[in-house]
Amino acid sequence: TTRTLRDSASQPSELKVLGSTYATDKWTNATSAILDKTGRNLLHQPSHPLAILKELIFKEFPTFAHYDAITPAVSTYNNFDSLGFAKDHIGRSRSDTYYINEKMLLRTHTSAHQLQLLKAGRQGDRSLLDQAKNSKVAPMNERFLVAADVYRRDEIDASHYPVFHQMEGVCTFSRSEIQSSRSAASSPSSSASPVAQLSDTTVINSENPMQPEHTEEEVAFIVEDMKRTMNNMVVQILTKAVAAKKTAGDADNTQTEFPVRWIDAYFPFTSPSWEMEVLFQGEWLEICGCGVIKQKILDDAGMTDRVGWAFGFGLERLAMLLFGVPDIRLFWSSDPRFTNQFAPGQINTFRAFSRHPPCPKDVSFWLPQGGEFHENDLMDLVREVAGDLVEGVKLVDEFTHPKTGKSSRCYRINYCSMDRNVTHEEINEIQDRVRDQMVQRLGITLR
Ligand code: FA5
Ligand code: MG
Repeated sequence: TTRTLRDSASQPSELKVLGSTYATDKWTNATSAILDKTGRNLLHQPSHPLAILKELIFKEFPTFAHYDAITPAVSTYNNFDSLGFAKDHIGRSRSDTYYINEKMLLRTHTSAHQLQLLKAGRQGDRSLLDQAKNSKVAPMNERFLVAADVYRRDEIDASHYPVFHQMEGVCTFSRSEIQSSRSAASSPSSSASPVAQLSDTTVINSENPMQPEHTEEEVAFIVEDMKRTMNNMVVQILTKAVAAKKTAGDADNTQTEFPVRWIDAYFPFTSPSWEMEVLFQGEWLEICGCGVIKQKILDDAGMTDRVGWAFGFGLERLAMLLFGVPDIRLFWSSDPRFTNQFAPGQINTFRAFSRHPPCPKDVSFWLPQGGEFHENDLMDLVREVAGDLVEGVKLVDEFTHPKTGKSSRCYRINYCSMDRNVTHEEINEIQDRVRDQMVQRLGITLR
């Protein structure tokens, strides 16, 4: 039994997603708060940690087509049916998914674009192919990445949020390519990379079977390539993160090894399937799902001659590892104390700040004439009077009067509690005491 979220009387007859208008119906449950998120475009803000991570991953896959601007409004068909989701699959329910109407929804995963992009490649559909940032690199979409915002009616905690970001990876191989790499590997003179043995972590059992369309050799080749590719990517990225943490001298973040494990999983669109988990701060964190693409999808795309693998990474999970961001909600913060910590192409270790609103107060004064003024005396004084309510003290202005030769400075004292909201009244009182003490102890003249 699905509960209606809004009564039909209050529901608008149409709604807009990124400039396109859709009729609503009894399936509609996308709230305006969620629809507002479709315009935030975190992946397109070059100094946002999610965008930095996206670019890092794109760089690891130079031969793949890169997509990062596909609209989140997708058809129910693309999100579910094309991937073989059963008609009664729990993921389709209105309690799990944000519907625009019965036929359209906010994508719940980047896998929604698998069939569509494979097909576009086979059919040469420029309207989709040209959306790739590097459309010349893999013009047939035989290998591609899709980074995008995805939407789910999910629990909310430190690692879950109703909007998050995923990176889909799809890689296909021609069956004859696999055949010839096999015979190359079996020739004793060849140094070509050998076809993998299914490793003992890769137990393919009846719950997680290979597909009858595939040979054991094909599955071994695909799975080996997939796991190696994903491992390399994660190792590359975590190594960068560790280097950044070392530079930052971060004593709280000394983890230097990130063990990975593969857990048997089930997805309607891959078989066999796994989840990749990374050990982070003592906990196994699920960062992606992956597997051998269901042959039906490739067949539907007109790629009967090819086989392949796919993965879907949660970008927030990786970004939390990479940048040391402790809470998924921070990615949505427009607080400059968050956004100013990151720069394009750089991995900085996040420095925690209070989530309570800051209360900045400026103090302007003339330096003592003939006397000395040391900034650190001011710092100590502020710390003494205001204690931990002060987050920072910063010089914001400085000048010397051309006639009198007197020098003026203005400091901004940023008041902010770690655990509660502060009132202007209490801060004004503290600021008055700071100003008082400055006159008495530093010999300055307030302006
Ligand atoms: C999927 O979404 C599949 N489409 C992944 C896939 C792709 C499988 C291709 C096979 C082939 P899943 O629901 O497990 O699977 O999500 C994938 C990743 O997204 C998770 O491992 C996790 O890192 C991240 N994720 C899932 N839910 C949330 C959430 N609420 N908040 C943040 N990250 C999430
Ligand atoms: Mg999962």
